[in-house]
Amino acid sequence: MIANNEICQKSSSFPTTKMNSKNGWKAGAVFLTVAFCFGMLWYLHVEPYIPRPYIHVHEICTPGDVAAKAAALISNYSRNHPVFLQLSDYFWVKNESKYSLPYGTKGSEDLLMKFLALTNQYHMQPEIERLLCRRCVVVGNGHRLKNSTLGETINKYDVVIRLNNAPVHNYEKDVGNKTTLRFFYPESADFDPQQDNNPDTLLVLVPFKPLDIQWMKIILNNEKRVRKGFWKMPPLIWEVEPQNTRILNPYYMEVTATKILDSVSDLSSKKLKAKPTTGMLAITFALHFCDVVDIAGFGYPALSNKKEPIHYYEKVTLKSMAVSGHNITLEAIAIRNLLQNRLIHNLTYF
Ligand SMILES: *[C@@H]1O[C@H](CO)[C@@H](O)[C@H](O)[C@H]1NC(C)=O
Ligand SMILES: *[C@@H]1O[C@H](CO)[C@@H](O)[C@H](O)[C@H]1NC(C)=O
Ligand SMILES: *[C@@H]1O[C@H](CO)[C@@H](O)[C@H](O)[C@H]1NC(C)=O
Ligand SMILES: *[C@@H]1O[C@H](CO)[C@@H](O)[C@H](O)[C@H]1NC(C)=O
Ligand SMILES: *[C@@H]1O[C@H](CO)[C@@H](O)[C@H](O)[C@H]1NC(C)=O
Ligand SMILES: CC(=O)N[C@H]1CO[C@H](CO)[C@@H](O)[C@@H]1O
Repeated sequence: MIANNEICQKSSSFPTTKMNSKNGWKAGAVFLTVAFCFGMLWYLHVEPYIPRPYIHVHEICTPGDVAAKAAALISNYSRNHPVFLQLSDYFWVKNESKYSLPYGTKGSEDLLMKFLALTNQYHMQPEIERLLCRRCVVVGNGHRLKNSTLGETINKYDVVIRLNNAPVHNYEKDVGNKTTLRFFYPESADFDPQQDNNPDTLLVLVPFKPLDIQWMKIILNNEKRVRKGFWKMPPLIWEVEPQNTRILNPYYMEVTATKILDSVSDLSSKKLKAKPTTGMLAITFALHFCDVVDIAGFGYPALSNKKEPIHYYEKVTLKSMAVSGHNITLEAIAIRNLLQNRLIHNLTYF
């Protein structure tokens, strides 16, 4: 249908003036094309001029493209920080961190040491690491993914980042079935690690509080469960292999809060006040790891729209975001800013 519309738009801009008998056949052809197009549009019930979702995969990957643009926009931009926390950062010499969780590791060093000794793996998938150019898509959980048929497009990226409990099973057509990284925290871990991921998916814990690291440690070690201190009950049974789990370097959370969000905020003295969402964090991470950063399924319904679900897989509405401690207005501005500066591109209309 999209292809049809494109043909139609091209044909109708075909010069139709200065017709003489010699190119009368051309005029006839144009007339027939236009008539055919309008007929098709009428037949298919498509509106010819409404804005349509943008479907496009970056086939071309230019190494360093995002890095150069990000360096111009983000002060002290650096790609030299390790993506995941590693034992060597805490074993002999403890890394000095300015902030405590979620923006740094201050005060969580001993817990981290115990956890990281357990997983013993701190690297990205080798086939991703060795790519000369990394095309990434961050798949948001937005309701606009419903019926988007973007699944095949999403699967084509080198790195597919999913968020929280976003299901894949039964939604393949709209969201694809490839998951390279899944960012989550305990309260958002109510997904089936086997069914909604691939065998090589890395489950990347985003620690908001020390208890989040402890929860992972308890699960992996099968220790006595802790039920207090969570704002929502996390799973008590969760089948994952320790070697498939990682902890995201809180550096990206700090950059999201102090650079990405702060630069568009009108509340100058409220640094680090609004906790970034996992989605915003994942975009920041991608800006530091990828050479192409596309996003899909980002954006919430209008604030006045109390009925529309916010996710493609559940009926939760905007009301639930009111108490979340996130500032989604601010994040929308930040994402628009990144789109306008062409650091990221949207697969779904934002
Ligand atoms: C950038 O890094 C320098 C040196 O580490 C530091 O003094 C400065 O405050 C940083 N600027 C920002 C905006 O983070
Ligand atoms: C730990 O310190 C090393 C050396 O200063 C640094 O390269 C690394 O980025 C730090 N790691 C984290 C997680 O901050
Ligand atoms: C998706 O498609 C189904 C079946 O055609 C339809 O019932 C539903 O309303 C659509 N949902 C959205 C959000 O477009
Ligand atoms: C995704 O689904 C297709 C078709 O069912 C299958 O061939 C492919 O192996 C799946 N990919 C992954 C990563 O699970
Ligand atoms: C969210 O950010 C916007 C834009 O900076 C600001 O005007 C608004 O007051 C913030 N809301 C909250 C609850 O902090
Ligand atoms: C093609 C398309 O729809 N692109 C949109 C992506 O988002 C930006 C920012 O909202 C829009 O300006 C583009 O039109």
